[in-house]
Amino acid sequence: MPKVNRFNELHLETAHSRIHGAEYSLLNADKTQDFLGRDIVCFGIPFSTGDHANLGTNKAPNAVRESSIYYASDMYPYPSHYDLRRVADGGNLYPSLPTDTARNCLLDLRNQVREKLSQDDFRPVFIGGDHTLPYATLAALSEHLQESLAVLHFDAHPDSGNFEEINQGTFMYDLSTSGHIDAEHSFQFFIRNDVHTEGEYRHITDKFRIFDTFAMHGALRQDGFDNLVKEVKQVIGSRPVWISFDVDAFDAAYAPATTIPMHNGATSEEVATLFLKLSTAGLNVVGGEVVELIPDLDVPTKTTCGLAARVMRDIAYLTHLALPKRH
Ligand SMILES: [Mn+2]
Repeated sequence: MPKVNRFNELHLETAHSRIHGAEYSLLNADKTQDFLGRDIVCFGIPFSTGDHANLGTNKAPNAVRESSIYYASDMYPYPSHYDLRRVADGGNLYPSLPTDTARNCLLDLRNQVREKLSQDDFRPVFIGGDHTLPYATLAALSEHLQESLAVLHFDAHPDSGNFEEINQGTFMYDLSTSGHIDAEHSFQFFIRNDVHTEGEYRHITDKFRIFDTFAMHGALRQDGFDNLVKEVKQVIGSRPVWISFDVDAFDAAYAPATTIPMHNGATSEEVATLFLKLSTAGLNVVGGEVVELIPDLDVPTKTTCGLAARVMRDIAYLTHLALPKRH
């Protein structure tokens, strides 16, 4: 069992002052546009044009800011803490021409993210928005680092559709084809739709290491994900890793507030255990994102918003572990 870690006093103090002052921010970090000295900068991208149902993923960034007060304020079960003074909330990014096609909006957002990345030496964590977000986020970071990124993709769906128009189910195909994603070193977890899909894009999807939802349940029972995490490390090595987390990876009982809530998904125990084990693997996590959260569909206790805030914290923690140590 993980040890209960000491509360980081600074973190707790900051969270408390925000609870009383009702000033909400991602991970309870400072809201600032000055990224100098920040290790991690979070951004909201309230972009939902790629979502045909358009149920309101654009409201997720501000909802997660509110939930961050309760769900991003301590680091249990991790044994250490990132320094909150080195984290920032860089605000929301919007396409400059919101009525344009999804493709053009995302190219515009990609340029904005690249411009932010060029400002200072930080690693980014995003909250969407729908799952077209990686066309802006992952692609911008890959271009910035001039490397393909190995992806840890948490999702009910493989998102590897090959269509003329991009939508929330196409990024794994398109960004692998364009070289932003390193398909041969990428993993998909908790997939439970279109697992056995045949078609012309099979040659791409065959390269991903797919662990469907039954494989994940079995891996937790067998050894608490030890072998799975060992395989992730063996395959990926020191390559840069991007974490793309669709909240529908969670079972509908845990995360009802998403476009297509699906049963037999991840429990919160499975996701927490997997992140804890991944945190010991020495992966070079360069950033990530949480997508497909629809606050208007959440239960009154804000179950899904809370989980999304917690997963952002987990991604930020793994990213922090991979940073070169500053002295
Ligand atoms: Mn997805």
